[in-house]
Amino acid sequence: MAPLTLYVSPLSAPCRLVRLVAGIVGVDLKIVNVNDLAKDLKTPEMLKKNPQHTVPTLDDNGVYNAESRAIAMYLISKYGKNDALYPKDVNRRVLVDQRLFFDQDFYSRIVSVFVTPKFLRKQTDPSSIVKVNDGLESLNRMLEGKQWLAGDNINLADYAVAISLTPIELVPESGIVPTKHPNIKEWLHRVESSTPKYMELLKTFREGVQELLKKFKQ
Ligand SMILES: N[C@@H](CCC(=O)N[C@@H](CS)C(=O)NCC(=O)O)C(=O)O
Repeated sequence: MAPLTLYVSPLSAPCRLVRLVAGIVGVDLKIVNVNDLAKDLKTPEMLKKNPQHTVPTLDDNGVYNAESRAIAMYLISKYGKNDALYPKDVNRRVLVDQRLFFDQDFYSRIVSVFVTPKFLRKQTDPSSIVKVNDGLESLNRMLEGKQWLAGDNINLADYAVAISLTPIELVPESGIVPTKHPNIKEWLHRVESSTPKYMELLKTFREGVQELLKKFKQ
């Protein structure tokens, strides 16, 4: 079987989630970096694979998939040696799904805070900052008295939400500080110290961001 092809953008948080899950599950990926997101994802060939023209896009030998969380669920369900990352039991899965849908919305809120000043050079709408802080308060409540976000072990929900938080580092001027919330701070520490691959990918992201910011300054 040919390796699975994953189309990515190097600094993209959703792409990082898929790469992390593939690494944990043990799936080899052929990584294709998409240079020009606005153009290269809109060719007829790519639109057939992903009509939404987004990365990550997966091509598993003709089975196409988009949306990072959906791709992660697919990889775990198809290639995982067990269901620890995404439980098969509906009574356990229900909370993981809830957190993943929370994450989908939360990440959109986060995008509107970091994309505007960094990439469009416009000021962030203050209401976007309020929405991210509201999401952080919800997250802090979800973690009250809990080690992990959705069950007794670290799983897809923890990785998805933790990765979604990382672009906030790009905009310290927003005043948003996830670790100001004690439950989030302790949980993030647990996620980071439990999974070397998570830290490896985070380090690459941070180095890439520094490079990009240098280019922007020049
Ligand atoms: N909900 C999607 C979001 C993906 C996304 O927004 N990807 C961005 C890069 S981080 C992208 O492909 N932008 C190009 C476009 O929308 O045309 C997911 O989780 O996969």
